[in-house]
Order: sequence, then structure tokens, then C-alpha cells
Amino acid sequence: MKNKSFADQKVPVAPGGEVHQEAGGDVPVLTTQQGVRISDDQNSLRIGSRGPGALEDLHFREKLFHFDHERIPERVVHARGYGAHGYFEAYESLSDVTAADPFQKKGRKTPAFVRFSTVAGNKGSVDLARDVRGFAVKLYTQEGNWDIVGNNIPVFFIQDAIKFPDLIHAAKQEPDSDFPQAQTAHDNFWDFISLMPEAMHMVMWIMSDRAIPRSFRFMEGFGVHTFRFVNAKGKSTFVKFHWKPKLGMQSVVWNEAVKINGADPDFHRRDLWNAIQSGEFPEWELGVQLFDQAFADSFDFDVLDATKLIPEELVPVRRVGRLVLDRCVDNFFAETEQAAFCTNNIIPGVDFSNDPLLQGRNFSYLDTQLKRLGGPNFTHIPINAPKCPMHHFQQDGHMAMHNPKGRANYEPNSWGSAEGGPRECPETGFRSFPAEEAGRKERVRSETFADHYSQARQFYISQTETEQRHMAEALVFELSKVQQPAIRTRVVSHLLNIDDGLAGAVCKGLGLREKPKPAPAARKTRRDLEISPALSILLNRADTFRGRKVGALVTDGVDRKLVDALRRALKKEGAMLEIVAPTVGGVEASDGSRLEADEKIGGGPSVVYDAVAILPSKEGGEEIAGMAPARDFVADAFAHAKFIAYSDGAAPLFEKAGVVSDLDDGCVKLTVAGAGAFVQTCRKLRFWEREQNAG
Ligand code: HDE
Repeated sequence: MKNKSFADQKVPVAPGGEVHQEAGGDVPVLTTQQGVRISDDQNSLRIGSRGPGALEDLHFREKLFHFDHERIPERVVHARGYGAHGYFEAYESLSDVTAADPFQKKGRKTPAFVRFSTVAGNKGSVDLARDVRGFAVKLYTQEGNWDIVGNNIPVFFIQDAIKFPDLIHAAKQEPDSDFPQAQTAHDNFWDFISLMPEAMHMVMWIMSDRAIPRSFRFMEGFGVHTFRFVNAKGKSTFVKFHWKPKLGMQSVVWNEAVKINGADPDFHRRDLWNAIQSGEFPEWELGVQLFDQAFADSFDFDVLDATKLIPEELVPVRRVGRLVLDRCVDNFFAETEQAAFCTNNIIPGVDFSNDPLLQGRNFSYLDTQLKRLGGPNFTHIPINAPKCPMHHFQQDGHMAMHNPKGRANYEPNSWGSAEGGPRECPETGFRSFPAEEAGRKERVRSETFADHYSQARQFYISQTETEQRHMAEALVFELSKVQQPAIRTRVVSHLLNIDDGLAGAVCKGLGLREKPKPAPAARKTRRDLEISPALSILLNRADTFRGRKVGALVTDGVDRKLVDALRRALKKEGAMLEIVAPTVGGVEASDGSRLEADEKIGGGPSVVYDAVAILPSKEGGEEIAGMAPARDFVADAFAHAKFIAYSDGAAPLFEKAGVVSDLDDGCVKLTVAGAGAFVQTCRKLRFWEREQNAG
């Protein structure tokens, strides 16, 4: 029920401990679920002031009963997620390739709900786990709901859905100890994965910085499988879906991720919430790769194999519309938690391919909703209800809210058009694409799925040196947590089929004395696949600092003009400034004005900012140089290759943080006139040369 926030309500406490709620004006009276007004919500009904409770206490019993049932099962995978509302807007008509409603007219807007998630962690786990991110989009089209339930990585671990339970069991906590939480850095995961060579391409992606995005707003999304578009004439075109973030891609570094998880486990959800609340609406372009059967037949890999992608350089991504998220949920549980995405929710103009992973998913999602939401009527929940008319004869079941009216609840019937209810429509109804299918019924993996290493190699060689180094470090980190040496060695034997340099770096990082033999491969790794620059994050920077955040470390006596100049320059770029001070009460600036703080040092460590400004006064700099969180602020920003603006007063802090002799081109002395130039430098996002120099 709707209520004013409790803080707004006057709740005087009488000396005897009784609490009287003043209800009047526009404050509604508290009631039971049955609508009965409640006189006292502080004391349960009892016999005498020190006597036993009365079973007839209807309010107490209802309140506790409901509380006891507040939880529903969390998602088996993708349990931790965050959603927002928005819309999809078509740039052009695609009616030549698809009859799908959102693409029929330039400018058509389709309401959307998007839920981002991590895969392995439980519902309360941290946001910056090294993990795949879910990118699930529900489009409320005029022809029914269409769900594109994708990830931020365009390939998957396995080729056949029958292995999904094994994959997820291996990735999540080990069953005896129930740890580690939200981490693949453990024996079971690497044991399973190293016995599944088909996973090697995906392993490259999750060991890359794609698995530690800076924010949901700065990551790509992919439909992963090959789907079909079907036009009004029934012609089919294969399609792969891409979501391209307008502000470009950005990730954090691993050491930063680890620290963010401690400083702000909700970093990603807070980022999305704050961006939308401040009017900085996240935006992605929908890209499609369109291709026909002839291309599919000539392509080096099978387009039905979800462990493979089609390089953008081979089939360009055509940008056909934009997705804008402009509204936070009113209630997390009602909307985000109860959102039921199903891969089988498609509309006329879209169809499945035979990808065995997709075929399996089409069973699993509907099935899982029954368990989670408790009955077959989850489409009656507003977040799942289509926004177009619905007419059917499905009825009853748990929580049925919209049973069909009238007498007819079956068809055919002879009750006439007024009473007989809806009828099928061969002309406009959904029709599956009439693909020719034939073959023996057997449990078999197609030969065309057998190459497990070539695209893994292609991904690796398409990365910049910085990104390759991060991948090797990630593998070393994860495998160093694996306790069985044989599993570590088995992983390295696969890496030897991918890239010798990578395998060598990992061997060294693990302290492996002997290089193993390369793993036996069903197909030899192809070394002729071209580098695909589209696969790198760093090569695809959007050259903007928009939507990013700078943390300015200040003390009493801070030069107000510097702060104001920096704030103005950031605002012009569409970025934000947050003030970090010794106390959350803020500081008194050099001109005597008061500067409010957003964070206390320690509460706002530099890991939660994209760049930092170290702007203490001379005395202030000396004072905070003695504070460990202030030293960490500087040392971390430096170690994480962030751009650092500073004032003269920063010198003692730099010295104590151990960075003074290393000041490089990523560190910029801030002046009022130079604030704009600093922000422009920040468009590069990180000063990676520093990492490189550090070796
Ligand atoms: Fe999922 N997956 N999945 N998955 N998946 C679920 O459905 C499943 C796969 C993805 O924000 C579950 O509602 C199988 C690939 C996302 O609510 C479940 C297989 C991709 C989400 C399920 C896969 C995904 C899910 C659990 C192997 C990327 C979160 C809760 C064939 C293309 C959606 C639920 C949300 C959720 C099954 C593999 C993406 C159990 C059997 C590949 C984004 O039904």
C-alpha cells in the first residue's frame, strides 16, 4: 500500500511506552491486508501486560505470516541483478528483412525493461565479481513481448544445453563448503572447464577485462545465438544481435575490482540508479549482423555453435536503433526480482535457429519461472504483462487475476462472434519459419562444432598488449587459487593450443617448472584468422569522459577556484565531481566559503572514481599525508593507471604514498585555465603507459 515515508510521519512516544500514530490530512491510516484499520502497531495482543500472547491477534498473525513468506527462490543463475525501464527507438524501417513490430517504422518507440546481472554469485553477492554479465531486454511490442536474453560476452562456455547444470554446478560454490561466493577461482570450476575444450574461447573472454566492467552503462550486450528475422513474405535472414554502449566500453582493473567490492558492493547498481536519477540516461545502439544461408555455409565455423562469433570485420554490425533507460523501478522486488525473461518470448518476424543451446534454453526459462514465481500466471504481474491486447482461454491457477469473461472458455465453439471469444488468425498470427529438417534421431555433436581453439586464439591476438597482460594476470590469479596442481597444468595445456606467449606467461606466473604438452585437439588451431580490432575494449574507446566521475580529495584551505573550474569543465563534458574530505561535514575553502563533502576519505576511496584530483591546501596536505586512507587514495589511483590532477599542497601526500618520484604524464598539475585540458586528457580513461612501465 502507498504510504508517506515514515520519516515524514509524527510518531510521538508516550511515557508509558505506548506509541500513538497521528493519522490525518493526507496520511493514510495503517490497515491490515483486509483493509481493517489498525489502532496499535507497536504491541501485540496479550493477556495482561506481562501475560501470554492471544492467538486471535489477527493483525499480528497476518503481519508475521506475510513476513515469513517475503522471499521467493532466487534465480539459479543470474541471481544478482538490477533493472530499469526505458524504450527502444528504431532508426529506420527494417521491413525488408523482418516483420517484427519494433522495426516497422522509423522512430517507432517500444517500451523496454532491462535487467543486468552477474551469473555465479547469489543474490546478495558483490557487483564486481569476475563474471559474465547478463543483459536481458524485454521489449513490450505491439505484437507481444519479445525478450532478448543476452550477455555482455558474445559467446558461451558450452555448445549443448545438456551441459548447463554441470557448468553452473562447477562454477558456483562447491557443494560441501559452500564457498567461494561469486568466484570462478576454485578447483571445481577449473577442473570442469579444463575437461571441456569447447569452453576455451569463452575462457579467454572471462579472463579479459570484459568480465570486470566499470559499469553496466559501459559494456556491450549480445544476443549470442544466431536468430532468424522473417519478413512479411516469409523470407528468412539470419541475425545476430549486438548492444553498443553510446559512451563506449570501459572496465576496471582486477586489483581495483577487489577493492570496490569492499568499498561499495553495490557499485554497479548504484551507478545505474544514480545515472538515471540524475538524467544521464544510459543508451545503447542495437546492432544487427545480417547474413544468409550462403554466408553461413561458407563461414569457417558453424553459425549454430554458440562458442563462436562472426567477426564484425566479416559481417558488419548495422546500427538500427537505440535503447534508452530513463526510469528506475518504483520497487525492486515487484519489478526487477519478479521480471521473468524467457528466450521463447518472440514475436512475428523473429524466429529461432537450431543452435542446441538456444533450443535448450527455450525449455528452461519458462520452467524456471514456474518455480520462482509460484504458478503459471506470472504474466499477470505488471512487469511481465504485455502492453498489447491479449485474448486467450487460459484460466485459473494460482493468483489468477484476469480470467476471461463470458461463457466461452474453449474453442472451437458455436457461441457466435459476440460471446465466442477470440479466434486464431492464419494471416497475422505467429508462424514458425518452415525450415526443412530431416535426419536420424541420435545424441551427437556436429563435426562442424569441433574447432575449439582457433577463435580463442583470434580473441587473444586481437587484444592490445595491456589487455593481453591483464588476461595472463587473471589466469595466474585464478589458477593460483586452484589447489590441485594437475588442474593448473591441464589448463596450461589448453593455453598452449591458443598462444605460446600466453601459455608461457601463465606458466611463469604459476611457477610451473615444466611446461606440459599441448592438450590433444579435435582440430588443429588455425593461425590464419585475422586480428579483429572490434574484440578489444581499448581499441574501441568512445573518446569521451561523459558519464564518468572524478573524486577530488580536499582539505580546509582548498583553492575554491580550482574546485569550481574543475567542476565546470566536468559539467561541460557531462561528467561529475565528488568531493572527498577528512570529514563528511566538508571543509572551509581558501576564500572562506564552505565546500560540502560527498564522502569522507576512506568512505570514498579512489577506486570508485574514474580519475582523481588531489587538491589539499599546504597545511592540509601535510595533515592528510599521515592518514592511511588518504595515502591509499593516491597510491591506488596511481597503481590503477588513473589520471591524477594535483595542487602544490599534494606534495607531502604523494611522498608518503610513495609515488613522488614516479610522477608521469598521467599526473597533471591543475590550474584554473588548465581544468578543461585535464578533462580532455581524461577521455583516454586510463594512462596505461604507467602500467606498462611498471612492468
Ligand atoms: Fe540463461 N538462464 N541459461 N543464459 N540466462 C537463466 O532463467 C539457461 C545462457 C541469461 O535477468 C534462468 O529466469 C540454460 C546463455 C540471462 O532474469 C534459467 C542455458 C545466455 C539470465 C537459465 C543458459 C544466458 C539467464 C535462471 C544453457 C546468454 C538472467 C533464472 C543453454 C545468451 C535473466 C531465469 C534475468 C537466466 C537457463 C545459457 C543469459 C535457469 C539452460 C547462453 C541474462 O532458466
